[in-house]
Amino acid sequence: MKNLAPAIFPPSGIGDAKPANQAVLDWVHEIATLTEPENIFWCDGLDRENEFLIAESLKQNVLIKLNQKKVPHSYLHRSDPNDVARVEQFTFVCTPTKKEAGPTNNWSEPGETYTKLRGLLKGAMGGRTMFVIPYIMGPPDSPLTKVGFEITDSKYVVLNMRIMTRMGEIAVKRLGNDPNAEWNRGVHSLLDVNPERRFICHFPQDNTIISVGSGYGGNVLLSKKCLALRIGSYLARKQGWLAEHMLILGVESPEGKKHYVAAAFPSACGKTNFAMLIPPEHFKGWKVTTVGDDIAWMQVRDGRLYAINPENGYFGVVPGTSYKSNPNAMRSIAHDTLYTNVALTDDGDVWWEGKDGDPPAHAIDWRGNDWTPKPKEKAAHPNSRFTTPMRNNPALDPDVEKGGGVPISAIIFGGRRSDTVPLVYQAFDWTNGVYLGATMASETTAAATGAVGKVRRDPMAMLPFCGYNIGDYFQHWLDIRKRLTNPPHIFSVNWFRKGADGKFLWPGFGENMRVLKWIIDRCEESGGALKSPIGWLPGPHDLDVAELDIDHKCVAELLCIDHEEWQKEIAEHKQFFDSLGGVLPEELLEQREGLVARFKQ
Ligand code: GTP
Ligand code: SPV
Ligand code: MN
Repeated sequence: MKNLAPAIFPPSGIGDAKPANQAVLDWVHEIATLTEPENIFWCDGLDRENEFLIAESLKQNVLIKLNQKKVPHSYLHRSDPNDVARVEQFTFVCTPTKKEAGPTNNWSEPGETYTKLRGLLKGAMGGRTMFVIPYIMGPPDSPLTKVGFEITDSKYVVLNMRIMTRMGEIAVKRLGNDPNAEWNRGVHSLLDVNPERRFICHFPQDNTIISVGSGYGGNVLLSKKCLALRIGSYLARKQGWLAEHMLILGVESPEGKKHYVAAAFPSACGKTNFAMLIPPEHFKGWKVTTVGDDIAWMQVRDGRLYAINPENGYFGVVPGTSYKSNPNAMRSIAHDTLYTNVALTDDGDVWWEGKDGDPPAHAIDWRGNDWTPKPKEKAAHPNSRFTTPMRNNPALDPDVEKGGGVPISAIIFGGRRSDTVPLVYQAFDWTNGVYLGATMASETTAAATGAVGKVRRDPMAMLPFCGYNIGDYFQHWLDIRKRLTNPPHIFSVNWFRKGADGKFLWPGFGENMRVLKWIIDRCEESGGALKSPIGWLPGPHDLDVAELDIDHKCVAELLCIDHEEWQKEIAEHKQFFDSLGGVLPEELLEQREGLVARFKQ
């Protein structure tokens, strides 16, 4: 086995933040006995430790130093070229029965899987350092907040987890000494970064995650997709809340009236961008603030849905990010940021496709090779990412730390669809909205390995992230309604519809404010709409397109419902439902029948 990085021995006072809880100590002992590391590094997440780990990472070429005048306190990491995205085909939900994992998850039997993984982990950290990362997901004073421990042999993981979570003492304190307290066990080892030995396995019943063979993003930052979504959704169902792949934003009118909305778009379909939206000139006085850009945990209180962002940072898509498309993201990543798989310019700056200005005449591409601008070869990987603390975001919502969360007025589901799905429409009610979410589809992106641009059903943007049977998940969504006296209104959006020329019909980004404004108007019962078979659509004058350079024909095309396309779409809803192995709420079948009937009216 390749020796990926030798053990590091920190000076005293660093790397010895050992918690007292016996259950954690026993587990760490068990994993250390199995993986045989040279030493154990108990992470505290403090500045001194971080500086030490950055210095070691630079020495071992895990990080590349950037020009500190151009991007202060920022570094570049190149992952293995075979390891640049989530791997859905190697992601498993290991419930006692296959049915619990459901038809949309890869399943493997827990006992056999533990045995296989133990085999792979045996001696895997020999000669190297094992890091133990204590962290919490959620604001410190939230009842939804969860404690996790991640064991890893990757410094890149430690450095990223420090940005993405609240790490160190805060978690140790929250866990306390109760050996029966609820906490997530995460084990990660790079092994030899071989796709043939790459498995991301979840054991929901044990609140345990084991990830091997990868060093990239969602595969290894176990707080994120693994805990906050897959294990999170399992716990959420059991405990009566929702764990969703959603951004959360605040939108405030010039009069000071504020709403919060949560929006589920699949990976690389616009959550970060929407969460950081800056309203165009025409909406002077309107303000959008970010609570979260990727994950929402939501609970019912006093008949309303309240959301928290469990994360502490953003792991965002880099390509396409510019001062034109997303100025708040550009400001956020101007300092104290880790870059993964972007290009390095000759003056030590970072570059990617879609960044402002001309491409550099020469750069080192994401693979570490010389690069000059020419078509086809990308300098940055399409799934290159930034990791940046949410504190860097100039538009951070003031209530982001509020443990009770923010009240949600609207839930939006959105996919990347070049046809069929209009720019925006509103579901008739909650159940109809659950149907809308359950049947949504999107073109696949570079966020996961495999084909890009293939339309697939991605219910609630949770296809890769639901930690249990998707039919039961739909039922959970329907059941939540029973506890809501003031349910959020549910909408669908599609920024990605294309015209006959193959170009996007809608300008997107900041201009999405126009759609958001209609959504807010509908929540306030002041916005006009026309009834269509699929839901409420804005009429010709309901969507504010004043001062927008767009052809009125494009607006009409964006809002049109092509009956032929929808017949095909509805047939695909049926196919999808039929593929779910009989676990599907009756109410959703009825919704489908209603949709078919409305098209016949
Ligand atoms: P994950 O982090 O993978 O969950 O993705 P995300 O949903 O946060 O996606 P993100 O906002 O990073 O956007 C992904 C890609 O979509 C980027 O290349 C954006 O430039 C592009 N994009 C985002 N919003 C819009 C939009 O309104 N219109 C168009 N045309 N593209 C957009
Ligand atoms: C996604 O793929 O939805 C992401 C990036 O947000 S990762 O953390 O790699 O899953
Ligand atoms: Mn995501």
